[in-house]
Amino acid sequence: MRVSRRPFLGLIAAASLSGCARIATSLTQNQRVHALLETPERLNLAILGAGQPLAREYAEADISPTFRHNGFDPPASEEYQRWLKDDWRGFALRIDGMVDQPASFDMPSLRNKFIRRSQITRHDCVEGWSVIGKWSGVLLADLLAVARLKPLAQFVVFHCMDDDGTGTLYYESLDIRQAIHPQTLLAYDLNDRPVPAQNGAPLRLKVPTQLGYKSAKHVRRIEVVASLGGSFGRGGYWEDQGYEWYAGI
Ligand SMILES: Nc1nc2c(c(=O)[nH]1)N[C@H]1C(S)=C(S)[C@@H](COP(=O)(O)O)O[C@H]1N2
Ligand SMILES: [Mo]
Repeated sequence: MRVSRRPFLGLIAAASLSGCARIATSLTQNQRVHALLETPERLNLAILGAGQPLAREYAEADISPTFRHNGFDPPASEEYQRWLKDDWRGFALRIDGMVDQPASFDMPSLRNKFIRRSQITRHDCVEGWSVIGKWSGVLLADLLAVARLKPLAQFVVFHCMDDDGTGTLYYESLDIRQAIHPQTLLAYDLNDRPVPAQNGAPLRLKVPTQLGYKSAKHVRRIEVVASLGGSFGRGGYWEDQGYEWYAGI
């Protein structure tokens, strides 16, 4: 099967890895891109991402006048408050675990070195409300392509900075297939403005194909792992309280 599909693999890989191509070129590491395009594992990643059903996208006119917020309060730590006031100077997103290239990215590099992707999608909370917003940011697949998943990587865990008031931090997880879905976005803008603190500044996941609780706010670290369980409980804060890990809509 894989062999007979090969003629168009390259095209799809080239399209979905273009964000990576841009950052790699800016680092004058063309070799890395070529390696990505030529490695069967990377091509399979692109194919998995490209073949999935898409969430509906809306028009600008459909955007809700106010995007409500829900969940824990934004992080109260001095560090977070300082970053918020200081335009995120000193803040960096960490990506590590089962990747070949663990890395940290500050906000300017996420904004400037990766292709900006936008989507107008609906957010559905299990509590029974929905809002439509325009999200812009980095496609998670582009970030994972730069970090380069190791062969046994199976899940991506999102570590957040906010807690439930008792010190238990919010976290979430996706499997690799969901993580590289072409609409799974690490968003830095909401409706063309930096994501407000209440909606998850400076970076929040937007997974429009799944219920709201999968869209982790205030993401600080992305950890790629081989399995959930153990210290990852059932794969998310709400999952640990009994919600389903799979929240597809
Ligand atoms: N870090 C973090 N992410 C979170 C939550 C939270 O409390 N903390 N709440 C979740 C839930 S249940 C919903 S509905 C959405 C709410 O996103 P919003 O505040 O931007 O509307 O964020 C999700 N992600
Ligand atoms: Mo929610």
